[in-house]
Amino acid sequence: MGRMTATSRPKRVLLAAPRGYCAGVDRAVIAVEKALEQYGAPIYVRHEIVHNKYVVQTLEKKGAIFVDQATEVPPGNIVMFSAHGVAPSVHKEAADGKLATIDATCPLVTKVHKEAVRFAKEDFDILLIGHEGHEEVIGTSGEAPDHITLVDGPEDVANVTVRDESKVVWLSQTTLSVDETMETVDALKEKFPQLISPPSDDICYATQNRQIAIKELAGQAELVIVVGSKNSSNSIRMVEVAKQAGAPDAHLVDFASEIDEAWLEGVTTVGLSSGASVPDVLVEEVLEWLSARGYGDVEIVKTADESLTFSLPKELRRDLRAEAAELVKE
Ligand code: 0K2
Ligand code: SF4
Repeated sequence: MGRMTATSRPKRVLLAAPRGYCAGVDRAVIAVEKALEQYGAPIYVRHEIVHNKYVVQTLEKKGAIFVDQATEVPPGNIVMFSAHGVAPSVHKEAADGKLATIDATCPLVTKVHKEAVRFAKEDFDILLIGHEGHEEVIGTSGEAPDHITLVDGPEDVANVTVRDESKVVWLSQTTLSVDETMETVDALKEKFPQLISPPSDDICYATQNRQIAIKELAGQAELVIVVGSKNSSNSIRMVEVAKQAGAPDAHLVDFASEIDEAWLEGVTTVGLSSGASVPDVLVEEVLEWLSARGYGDVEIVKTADESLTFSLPKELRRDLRAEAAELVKE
């Protein structure tokens, strides 16, 4: 019997589990839908509720209006804050602008905000590992701007200075690469041996689980496709992690229509996953696209079970239209 060649092996897809929506995204997207149902359009949303093109377009069709700043919203309206969190100054802008607010910040982001506030109160220098300009980092930094220094990866460590080397703690954005963050922490510890670690993981369970699953399939796939938007930190990290874990080729796509047929050349096994802000309908479309090209055999690569859910923002239990109308009367 001759050995099987790459061409005679059946084409297949390794589908990562867990993938897609995390508990914080699910809560945030449902919160916008519920707000539209209960209060009617328009519901203003400051920043993309989650970093996903399809989600934003779908909610826009239902009456959500996305704005960059709360100051753009006309007084007497309802504004929602995105899953990535906001600085206290944004709450103030909304109050000054006579807006009723719904806060869809993920509770796991709020946890990092609280850590920042606590360490700042104790007068620690806080080294926040994260990507410059990312919405979550802007929000967390805004909790204690005088105490927080951003560290954007291992190569940034050389520039970091602190007031007192015996009172330094590191915190992080929730959606980073676990491995790269550990590299940054190691470099920081070398520079500041007394550096304290956060009381619990700041990189959230969903980010970690999606990276573990993609690592598992990356070594067996010649091509990895991650469904997610180009501004989604956790989705971008998954592409990087797949390449670091041995996938010869990996791409981020918003929609099946963005896949280039040329990527499939010589490919027997395609690895497929999606970021934490991606509805599974988009993954299903990619599966159909692949199936139409001979990749109909789908194997699930499961590395964890997820069951976490969060309750909806408590503001949804109030009559926010009436409250917003009262604000403009004052
Ligand atoms: O990964 P990102 O922080 O860029 O954000 P999304 O793609 O919207 O994913 C949800 C995470 C939101 C907060 O952690
Ligand atoms: Fe929350 Fe993590 Fe999801 Fe961000 S990725 S919304 S921190 S569960």
